[in-house]
Amino acid sequence: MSNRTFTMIKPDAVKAGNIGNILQMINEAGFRIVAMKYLQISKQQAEKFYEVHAARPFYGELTEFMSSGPIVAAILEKENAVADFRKLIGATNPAQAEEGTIRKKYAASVGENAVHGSDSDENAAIEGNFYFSVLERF
Ligand code: FUP
Repeated sequence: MSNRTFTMIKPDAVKAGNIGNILQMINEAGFRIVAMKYLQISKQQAEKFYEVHAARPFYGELTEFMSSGPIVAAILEKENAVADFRKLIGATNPAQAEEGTIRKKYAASVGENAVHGSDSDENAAIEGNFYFSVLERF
């Protein structure tokens, strides 16, 4: 079990002005920020990041959306980080997300769902490496 996960505050939440609110929830849930940046990725970079979903019907829409505006990318640290962060963000579809979760509060739809959270330790490492060099982690 690793103690790190990777997150993105997605373009919908950035546009809605919710970076601060979401970071506060992350902070209050006990996660420490290891690395963080504010940037916009290209369609090609989004396609690379979401390569595992390439065959899915929503791949085009998803990569279009994720490259449509700036995002906040971050590596987070806490005991049991991957599972605890998935709990904090709630279900992929905000309509099914539990009360008090980030997606319940700030996500509008399954496609535009405010935040990303890694689904395994292995993917957390791969996703963190996509955005951050070792010199950018503290
Ligand atoms: P999650 O791990 O909760 O982010 O969800 P998935 O890995 O299943 O999906 C990754 C992203 O694909 C979601 F954040 C949004 C998008 N998606 C859709 O647009 N439609 C779907 O039916 C499922 C996922």
